[in-house]
Amino acid sequence: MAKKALITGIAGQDGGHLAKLLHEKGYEVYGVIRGQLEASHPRYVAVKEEMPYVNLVMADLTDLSALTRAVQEIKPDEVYNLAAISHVGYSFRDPILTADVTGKGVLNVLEAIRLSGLEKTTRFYQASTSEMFGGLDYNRPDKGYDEDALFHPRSPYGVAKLYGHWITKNYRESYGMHASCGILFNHEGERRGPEFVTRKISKSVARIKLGLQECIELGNLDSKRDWGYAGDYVEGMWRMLQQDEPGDYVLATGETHTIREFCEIAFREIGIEIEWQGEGPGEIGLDKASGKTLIKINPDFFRPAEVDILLGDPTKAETALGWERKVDFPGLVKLMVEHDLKAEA
Ligand code: F7E
Repeated sequence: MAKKALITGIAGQDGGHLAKLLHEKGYEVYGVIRGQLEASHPRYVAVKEEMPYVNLVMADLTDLSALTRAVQEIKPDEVYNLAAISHVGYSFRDPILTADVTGKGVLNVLEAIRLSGLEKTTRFYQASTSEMFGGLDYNRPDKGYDEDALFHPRSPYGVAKLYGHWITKNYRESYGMHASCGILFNHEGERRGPEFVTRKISKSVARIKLGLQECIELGNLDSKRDWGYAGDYVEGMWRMLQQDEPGDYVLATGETHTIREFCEIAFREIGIEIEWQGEGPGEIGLDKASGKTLIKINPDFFRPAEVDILLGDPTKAETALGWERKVDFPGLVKLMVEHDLKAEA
């Protein structure tokens, strides 16, 4: 009998990568898509067209009854909770919705499993995040955050995720659930939404090359992120649920780069060297050869509190799970720009 997996957040970046991986491994894959959608709704149709093998289930993370019904009908062997309000900047604008979905939504999924009497048989994965660390100086960013580093979230999103992290650990300790948390550092790729900085840059670079756009407007160029490829990270999620015991694991690359560096490498992919001029909000990035302004600062993209640096230490996942990544940082930028050059043409 094929194993059954239920994925919340099926329409998101990681949902797509994970569904494909589990389908290839022979799973029966079920995906939760937000409630009240008609089968003709564009989001429903898009997921169905791309992943015809996914059985779509209508439910919302804020709706315990719909989640319980889904879990009772499917009786999944594994549940992957990937759904969230996931944009850090947006979470400052809608902190209450973020708390309901990204925080309390985790409890709803755990309760749906427990109320269905499946807490001893269904394995659970929670998408925890490096945003829980917050990147403050005392918190050893030079060494890289591992599973024991201190948490100090710097956004409503990070705070909500920290609740999801701890309630998952609590259900593990209270009810003996096989419930694991993957503390994932930024993971990007061709499926990333254009509201996140890497995809915004790769898409804009492609459009500039194709003459469809003049320049990119960005916020803080100096924050540093540990960026990996999302396709590599979903393999780590699956491995966590195959262990005899549940646990928490950091997935990261162990390298950190600025937004500025991402821009430079992305433009190099289309044969442009960027030269920086000015400082602060007046800084610009020029095409060294033509002198044309290609990057400007727009303070609208600054956040009320910023995570200046994120760097992860994936040693535990590498040794205990045998997890490895295939795509390095320049490879990631190249893959994204090449994809967008084709997609935008
Ligand atoms: O920002 C800076 C921004 O929105 C990265 C989510 O998946 O990873 C992601 O969160 C950095 C920040 O991702 C723009 O200020 C500059 O310092 O791509 P981002 P994020 O906030 O790191 C973590 C691990 C998650 O869990 C989240 O769900 O880039 N930045 N200029 C900008 N960011 C955006 N979005 N847009 C700009 O124009």
